Amino acid sequence: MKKHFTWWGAAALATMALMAGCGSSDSGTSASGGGTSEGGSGKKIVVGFSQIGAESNWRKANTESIKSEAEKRGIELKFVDAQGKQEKQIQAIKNFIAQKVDVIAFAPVVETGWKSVLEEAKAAGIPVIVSDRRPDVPEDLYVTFIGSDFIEEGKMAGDWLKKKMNGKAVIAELTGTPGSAPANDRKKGFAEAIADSPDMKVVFSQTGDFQRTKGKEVMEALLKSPEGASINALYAHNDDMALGAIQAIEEAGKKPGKDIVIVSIDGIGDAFDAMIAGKMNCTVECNPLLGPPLFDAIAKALKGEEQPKRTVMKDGIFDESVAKAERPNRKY
Ligand code: GZL
Repeated sequence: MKKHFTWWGAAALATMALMAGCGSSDSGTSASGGGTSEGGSGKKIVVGFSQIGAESNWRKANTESIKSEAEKRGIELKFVDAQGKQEKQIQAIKNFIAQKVDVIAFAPVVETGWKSVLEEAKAAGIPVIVSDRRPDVPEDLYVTFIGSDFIEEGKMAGDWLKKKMNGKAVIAELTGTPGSAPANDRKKGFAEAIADSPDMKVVFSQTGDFQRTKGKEVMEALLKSPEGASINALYAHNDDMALGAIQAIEEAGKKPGKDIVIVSIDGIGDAFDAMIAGKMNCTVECNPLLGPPLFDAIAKALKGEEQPKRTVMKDGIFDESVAKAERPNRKY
């Protein structure tokens, strides 16, 4: 970490020297806020952010949080939406390096394939902050990670379902983007939670890629198949897929939330509305409002301040018994 800190310290000193000598530059690809820059010298800090896409309401809330926080702090944000493609994220990071941004931040769509481009960022002396999902790379390639504990989220979902079903369920699982940290870890955590209950059986598991439309398609096909008849519980890795599945369950003439008990993850407003309508039973929160802690970490990185390798967001769990009371408090 000492080596790591020294290295970032050099980057921070270089940045401060830059800020002292330069006028303001505003060549961002997206609006940069008013107000004072982080350095207070008039030159805006430039941050390159590579976002996964706009696949779910969670992601849209995450993007809004990041853009509004940059605006609030007077930071020039070069924001690039990769439409779910890793190669577009890698290209965006390479472009940020070529543009000599002050900091690079990104949410890696999948866990693998990032080592080479992050080594390029390190060689260029540009600090990297990881948001939302962790990449499978040596920790010295990024300053810090900010996001949720997906294994814990899966465990919370499994523990709740086990209790709700009195330890006996025939479960369908809608998984997230193949190879992504949330899909891998939410599967792992859920499986760990039900491992002590042999009558909690996952008999079907297929990806809906975190998308509402795909969640509906997968559930439609399942309910038309012979194994669909026995399903009495659904575990979805995110609310959008659960909400798509709810439509399919209703179109198949079954009652979501009753014939098929539904637990998912994210905690978006639509999930609370579905619980209030009696069509869904539980959602595990996954806080998407990462803008404030992300830009705090960016400010620390630029000052060369020590910071933890991992900042885990606090996530709650909300079921049908509290949905109505909690709904007005939801921020996304
Ligand atoms: C979780 C995030 C996931 C959400 C989905 O932190 O990466 O991606 O659960 C989103 O809704 O698409």
